[in-house]
Order: sequence, then structure tokens, then C-alpha cells
Amino acid sequence: MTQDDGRGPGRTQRGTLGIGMAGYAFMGAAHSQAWHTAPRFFDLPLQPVLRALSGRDSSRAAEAAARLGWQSSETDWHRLVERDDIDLVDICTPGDTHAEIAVAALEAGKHVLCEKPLANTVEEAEAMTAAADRAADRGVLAMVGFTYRRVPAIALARRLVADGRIGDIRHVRAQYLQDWLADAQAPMTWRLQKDRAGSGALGDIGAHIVDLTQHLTGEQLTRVTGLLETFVKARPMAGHETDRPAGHNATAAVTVDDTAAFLGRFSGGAVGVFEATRFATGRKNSIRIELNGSRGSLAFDFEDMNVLELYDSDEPSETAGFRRIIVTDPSHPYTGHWWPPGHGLGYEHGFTHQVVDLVTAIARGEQPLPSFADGLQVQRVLAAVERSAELGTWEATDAGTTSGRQRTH
Ligand code: SOE
Repeated sequence: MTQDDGRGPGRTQRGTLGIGMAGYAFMGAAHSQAWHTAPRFFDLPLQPVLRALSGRDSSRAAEAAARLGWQSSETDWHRLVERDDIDLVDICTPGDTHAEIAVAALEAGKHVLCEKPLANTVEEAEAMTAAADRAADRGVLAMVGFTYRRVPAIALARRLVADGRIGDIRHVRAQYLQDWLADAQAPMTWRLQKDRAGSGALGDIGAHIVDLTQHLTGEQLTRVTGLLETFVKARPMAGHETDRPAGHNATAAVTVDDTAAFLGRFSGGAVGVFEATRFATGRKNSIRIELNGSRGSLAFDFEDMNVLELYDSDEPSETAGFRRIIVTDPSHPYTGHWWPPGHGLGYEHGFTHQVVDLVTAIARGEQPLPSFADGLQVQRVLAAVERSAELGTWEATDAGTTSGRQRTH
């Protein structure tokens, strides 16, 4: 951490954390707002300084840096790893570059925040976790960006489950429903190309519900069986994605799944039912999770993200029922730093909370969660679902076989 606060004279001299960010699209924008916002609403032990973002096109990277509030731009991510004024590399690029950037940054002594899913393959995730393990021995720390853990209602649910409020968990029901690809004419994107994204709905949004349900239950998925389907096999190339002018009816093959449906067994005995799709017409970004336990249930839907529903079996039958907890009270996780009760938070707040917890962990020299080992476990579940879909079998996830020191959960 450099000593100047990066914001000129007259400011309290306190530790700073120079940030370099690779990529500047949707996730780059969400991360940028989080780096700016976190120190304004939380008392951070280190002050993030947004040194540089990188992108291959120099003019577009420079425009993004100006728009998103970065001090400079680079056209090569290696510069983020090399610069002495950068202490942490934030990876917001497609999955095919996560491993090379993360390993290089960790080996150069830079902390790493890597967007989900951790990697495109288990092998890449294993190499990243091993690099994070080695780096941790030198006080260099890594986190994978499963931000929905930090939605206050989810954080409250985790607290209630850990306190035994719903007893032993028997059912885990999780759906991640989007519809932005339901139109067959929606153009080709890197998210539909296996070599860039690793998988389709399974890795992009299925990874979230795998991580969330393991986090909420404190259990790991040990065996899965499932299916994958690609409804639309080819899509029109957007104008900028082909060397021929738009209108030449250029199409490209979709090489990933459009939807994933799978069953899973959790290490503590719970049974899981999962669905991740971009064809749930009318559902824009609905993450629905319900846990049924021996003493009650919890239910959440991201489309109503400030609410957690609780069913308490101890409630007398006369007044029993799911009750809506409005998760905006100062007693709830994170919410006391924002608005008065009832005013609600949004999608971007999970990213801000992620920065708060990452910077705090770095200042304390503690492993931030979720760790790369958590990301590797998710990758193993995804790969097991893919094997199962191909072979029509139940597949083990090799849960719990991650070697080394990377804390999980
Ligand atoms: C997919 O459209 C997506 O952008 C995911 O990649 C993000 O992780 C999720 O937060 C929103 O939807």
C-alpha cells in the first residue's frame, strides 16, 4: 500500500490501495462505482485509488477511464501487473483471461479480485487456487466476486441458518431466471462462445446459485445430475463482430448451453434442485432461493431483493405463515450504512459491500471470502453437471479435495 492518499495535499495521510482494473464493460462499470462509493459510506482502513483500467482499444479504454473515474488507461493488462502504484488487480474480463491475469498478478505480489465464475475450466481454477495459496504465504490475498452473498437479505439468511433458526436443512430450491436471449434474433456475444465464456447459463448464472446455496447452507454439493440445452443454435453477428457490414445475414454458431437444470446432494444431507436459464421469458434477473428446514423455511427473490421471507414452525398454527422481513433495519447486515429503514438498496450495493469486505480483509491480513478455493468448488460442480449432461449419470464433484490453505465459505 502506498502512503500518499492519491488525492492531493490537505487530505489525511492514510494507507491507500492502488487499484488496476482489467476490462470495463458491465462488470467494469459495476466495480468502478463500488470502488468510488465504498469509502464514502463505510469507514475503510485503506483508501482505494483508481489508478488505471486496461482495454485493448486505446481510445475506448481512455473514454471508459474518463467516464468511470480512473486516473489513467492502459492497452495491455500486463501494465497493471507491472505498475508500482497498483496494489490490487480487479479482473472484469471474459473468463478465458481470468487465469493468466490472476496468476501473473499474484506472482507479482498484487492482491486480486476476480469476477465469477473463477475460470473456464477446473484445471484453470486449480492453478489459480494454487497461486493464491502461494501468494497468501506472502500476505497477498485473492477473492472471487460472487456479489449476491452481500445482498443484505442473503447475508441475513446466512446468519439465520448458521444460528439454526430453520433447523436441519432438507430442501434447497434455487433458480436463476433471465430472458435476454429468448429472442432468437438477439445477436452473438462472447457469452455464447465456449472458448471465451467456458459455458453458457450454467457458468454465467448457474455459478451464482451454486455458490449462494453452498454459502447459505454451509454445505458443499457432493454429487449432481443434470441436463443442458441450447435452444437457439446460431445467432446473427452484430455489425461490429464481423468483418462484413451488418445486413449480410452473417451468423455464428452458439457453442454453449442456453439453459441448465440439475439435481444435487449436499454434504449435510440436503437435496438440491437447480435451474439456470436465459430463456425464462418475462423474468429479467430473478434469483429465487428457498430453503426448507426441520424448524422452518427461508425464501428470497432478487426481484424483491430487500425482502427475506421466513416461515417459523414454532409459530402457533393460528398465526403461522411466511412473513416478509424488510431487510433495511440497522440491525441487518450492511444496511445501517445507507438509508433509513424501508428505503431499500439495489444491485450495485452488493458490489460496494464486496469492496468493503475485501479492503477490510486486506488491511487485517485475513483471507477474504469467497476465496479462490470457493471458486474452485463452484467450478467442480459446474464441470460435474457438464459431465452428467453428456453421460446421463450422477457425477461426483470432488468436494473437499482442495489442498492448501485457502479458507472457504
Ligand atoms: C448475466 O447477464 C449477468 O450479467 C451475470 O454475468 C452477472 O454475474 C449477474 O450479476 C447479472 O447477469
